[in-house]
Amino acid sequence: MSSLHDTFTLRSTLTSPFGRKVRMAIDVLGLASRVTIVSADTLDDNDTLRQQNPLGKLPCLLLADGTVLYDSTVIVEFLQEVAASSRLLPPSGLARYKALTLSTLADGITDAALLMVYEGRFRDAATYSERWLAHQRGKIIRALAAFEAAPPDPAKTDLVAISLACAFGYLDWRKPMEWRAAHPRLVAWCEAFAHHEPALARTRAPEKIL
Ligand SMILES: N[C@@H](CCC(=O)N[C@@H](CS)C(=O)NCC(=O)O)C(=O)O
Repeated sequence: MSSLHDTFTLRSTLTSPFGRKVRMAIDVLGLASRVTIVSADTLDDNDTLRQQNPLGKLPCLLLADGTVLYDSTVIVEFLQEVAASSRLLPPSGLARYKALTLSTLADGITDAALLMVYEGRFRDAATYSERWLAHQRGKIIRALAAFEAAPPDPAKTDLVAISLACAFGYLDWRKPMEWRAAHPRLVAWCEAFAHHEPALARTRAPEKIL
């Protein structure tokens, strides 16, 4: 375990939804003064990101001893231990694995949304695969239906709420599909959670970047 007094470097952009998940955790856990954010370009062959994480994905967390941690959930778990907290994820028991599963479901919304956006980034419009886009859209629709049937408590900030809020932030920003009309309980959850958790507004990317 890294020293409790270490400082850390987070490789992330300010627009990455998974980076925002970690930035929210840093804020909520009171670790902001110990983490420096260094931007990374996932499309740049020469960016050191690909040496730090061979998958070339962000976020990743660099420790003082040279250790590199990813992905976002692993980083949040580590930071929670650094902060000697169990606020974001129960330390053990079935409650922990239920929370991890729900946060994976929320992350799956973001993963599918990213793949839909990447379709537009990596292909010309003429070669978009409508079948592939529909496949990803189906994942988002089913995951949203599951959360709409049982929204989390909006007065609780934990890993599930953070992951879900970051998924909605990305859907609202990149708009791979409209989601609000069919999910009134989730829209209400978003408003209530934004009111409850100021870290959500604090981790929004600056207007000039968006
Ligand atoms: N499971 C990963 C997903 C990370 C991810 O997909 N990050 C995106 C940016 S938000 C990325 O690096 N994309 C570049 C790529 O896939 O090459 C996590 O939770 O950190």
